[in-house]
Amino acid sequence: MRVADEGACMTDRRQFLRTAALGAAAATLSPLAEAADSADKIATRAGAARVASTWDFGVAANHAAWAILSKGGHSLDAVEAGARVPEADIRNHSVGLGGYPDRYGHVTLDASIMDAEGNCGGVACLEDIGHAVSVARAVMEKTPHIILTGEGALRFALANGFKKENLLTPAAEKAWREWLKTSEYKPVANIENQLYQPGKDPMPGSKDNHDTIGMLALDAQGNISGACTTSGLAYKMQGRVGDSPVIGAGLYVDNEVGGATATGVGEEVIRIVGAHLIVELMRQGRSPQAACREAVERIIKRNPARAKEIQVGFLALNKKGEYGAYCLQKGFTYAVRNQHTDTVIHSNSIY
Ligand code: SD4
Repeated sequence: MRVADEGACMTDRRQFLRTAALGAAAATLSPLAEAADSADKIATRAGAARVASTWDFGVAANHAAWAILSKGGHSLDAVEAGARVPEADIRNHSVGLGGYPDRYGHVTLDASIMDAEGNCGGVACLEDIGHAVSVARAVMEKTPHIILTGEGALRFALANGFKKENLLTPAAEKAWREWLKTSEYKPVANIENQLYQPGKDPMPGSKDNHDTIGMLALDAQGNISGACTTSGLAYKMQGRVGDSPVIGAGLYVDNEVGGATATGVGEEVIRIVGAHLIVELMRQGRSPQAACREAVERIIKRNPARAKEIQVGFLALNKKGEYGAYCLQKGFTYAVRNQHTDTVIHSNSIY
């Protein structure tokens, strides 16, 4: 794995396009793909499959997703499998098991998932079930609804075979008890994100309190899906719901255009309906990075003083397989995996 900057992302993109062009003669296209336009043709080649995830811990998630994508699997299965990795990682204090609790010591999870057909599902304030993304998928596939919350989400999960577990690990409880001494509730910007090192706690101490994983995958059939899962802001108010389970805010996919996802202070993302905004900007012709930048600028325009103090990062992937990101503060990274690369990229930032 290597760490690159946005320039490397462009290089990879050029390399990808070159490889796609060279491989065109050899590629086997389905009858459906032959009828598609040229952008779709790029996306239908097996080599076009790719996955992008927020933050450096997205590397491990991408590996799980890639195991599915590289065999021609569906992007929906890929993002679910990928998102389950940090959900199960007790060293990750912002997603799933081991996540920091709310101010009363309850770990409550928010998650969403969306596929290429526009199907979507989410859970908010879910307790005692670590794989919130899989419950979100079950909401999408087994109910006529989009979001289930709190007790109702738990009841639904248990009725669908999910097992209860205590999500508050000793390390998270220790950090929470430490926090209780001051009880200062001030969501801080994650400006100095640590690089993920397998076997080491990716977030030593308890400062980093907002690191949602948002994942976007394009499969060999040209279908995009996305997932987003988090324990939300550490020591949040009871019942607080962030952007991650809100379709259009923390996650949005339109298979004609692409997908986008968000990390950071969810209130600001909801205010601008960030992920949907980015997809619509891409529809108008912006590159993923330019669309993410415009969404970040929208946050600044709403409240310039607040924007200086918080972190929000956006990640987008378009139908052609191009990806890009933008954030408010330095320090947001994202992980990309495809046939040619397995890398972490430092996002450009406004500040
Ligand atoms: C939230 N957006 O609950 C989430 C938190 C987050 O990186 O992104 N952490 O507001």
